[in-house]
Amino acid sequence: MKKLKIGITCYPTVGGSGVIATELGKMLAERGHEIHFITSSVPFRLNKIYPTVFFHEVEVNNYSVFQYSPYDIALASKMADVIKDEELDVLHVHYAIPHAVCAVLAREMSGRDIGIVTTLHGTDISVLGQDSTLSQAIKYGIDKSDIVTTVSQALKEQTYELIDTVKPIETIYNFVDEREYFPRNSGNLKEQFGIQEDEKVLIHVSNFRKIKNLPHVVDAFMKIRANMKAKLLLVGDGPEKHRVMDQVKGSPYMKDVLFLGKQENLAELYAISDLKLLLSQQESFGLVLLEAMACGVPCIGSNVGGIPEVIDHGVDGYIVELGDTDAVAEYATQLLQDEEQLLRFREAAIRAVSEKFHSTKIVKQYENLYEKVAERN
Ligand code: GMT
Repeated sequence: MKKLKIGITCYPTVGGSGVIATELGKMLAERGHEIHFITSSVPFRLNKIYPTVFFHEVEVNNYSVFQYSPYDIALASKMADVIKDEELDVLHVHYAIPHAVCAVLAREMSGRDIGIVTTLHGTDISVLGQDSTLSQAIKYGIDKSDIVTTVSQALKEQTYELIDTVKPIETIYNFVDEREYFPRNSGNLKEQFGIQEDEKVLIHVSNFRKIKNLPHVVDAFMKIRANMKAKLLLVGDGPEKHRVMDQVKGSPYMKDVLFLGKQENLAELYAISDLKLLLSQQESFGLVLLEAMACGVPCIGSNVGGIPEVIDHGVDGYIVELGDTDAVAEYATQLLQDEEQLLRFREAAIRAVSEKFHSTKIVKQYENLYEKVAERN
């Protein structure tokens, strides 16, 4: 396969879209491509030196004449420079706005007919697509891209519902780096957290935004805890944290909920976890589900967005109606009390990641798209 020069733009800070963009860049570099990140800071997962990965910083200056900092213009201008200087073959942007719109502007500025691949991750469509001040710009970004992808079938359908576009859209699922997410021995970590050997461990990982529905996670856990000895690990931080802390404080099992804040080595936490809960109001895919499953942790998720495309109900986890915390508690209690079934679910979760979502397969799907758009240059 021809080695390509690929520009990647994403939000480089913590978040599923930034993780996918960065991991994709790293894996493409390992496959011999030259990768140019065009972002406002070094992507947080870019934690190792790769000879063929380059970082081009988008500097946004504040001038007193401007009421707002011109990030979008600075980004488009930087993209145009990199397209020309590095002779890029493809520009892959994550999010329709502002990134796809900036890419289109950059193509125009550079005078080079570079292929643009845009990946929609969710928030740009589900939240911003309903905002009439931005929907025209989202449509423009989608229509002017050469190839558009979504991270689930559900997001593809939602895009067609909310955005007036007939652009063909391909679904390419999220993936994880299997060298980082795999089942491992937990050593004495459980003991270090003060968790008894006979206690089951439930885990939730998110950015504690309202749509992650933390109150339902706590509510479901309290019902499970009433049936059996268990602990809940809440990993992450965000706007809903204090509300959740208040909810936990007033509950009978407050000592069984551990707030761990943001954590880097999630695979180690999954090694002591028996079940994951993701009960979001909206979720285009749920990368955190895949991370848990790769480590052998079955999941219970709400019946929204792409979650049912990730969890195979009754095989490697359960899908419940949004808000039905009784059903979560029932499924969880029954699964956690049946060691044989729990083991079957653990094995099925690992199998699903390696068969349906394996990184090699997913990265190849992106590579095929790049080849297609690069051919015309
Ligand atoms: O979930 C978030 O709040 C972060 C958000 C993002 O834009 O980084 O995640 C979105 O993209 C991920 C990667 O494709 C998906 O796995 C998440 O499901 C999606 N989040 C939502 O749809 C809410």
